Amino acid sequence: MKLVVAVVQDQDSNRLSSALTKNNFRATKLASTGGFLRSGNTTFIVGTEDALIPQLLDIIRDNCRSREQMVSPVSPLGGNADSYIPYPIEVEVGGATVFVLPIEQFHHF
Ligand code: 2BA
Repeated sequence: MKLVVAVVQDQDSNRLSSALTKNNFRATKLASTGGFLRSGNTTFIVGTEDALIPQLLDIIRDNCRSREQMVSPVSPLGGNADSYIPYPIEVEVGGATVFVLPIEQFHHF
């Protein structure tokens, strides 16, 4: 059995949630915040059998899009200004960042 942790953009979370339910995957959605953009994203945790991992990854891939997002760097108050970029930069935020972990034990009481 595996635990899949998927960080996705908020805009994709309802569509992904519906697709997971439709395909009989049990999932938990957590409100999360990206460390770089410091804006909201959604983290799904899904426990499932090893054999279903390819299907689960397909569903995540099909329901999450990558997008360009503008970031305004914060000025370095009292810090080193040498590497400071004084204008917004564009970053591509991925469709989904996915971790697949082994599960040692699973209990459902
Ligand atoms: P954020 O940390 O807010 O990152 C948003 C996007 O900013 C990233 O998209 C990436 O394109 C860019 N980015 C992040 N760190 C950067 C840096 N040091 N320099 C330049 N650009 C940077 P994604 O890579 O698709 O990541 C989307 C979200 O997935 C991340 O939001 C974070 O919440 C999560 N994530 C990504 N990699 C992770 C990891 N190794 N561990 C835990 N969470 C991760």
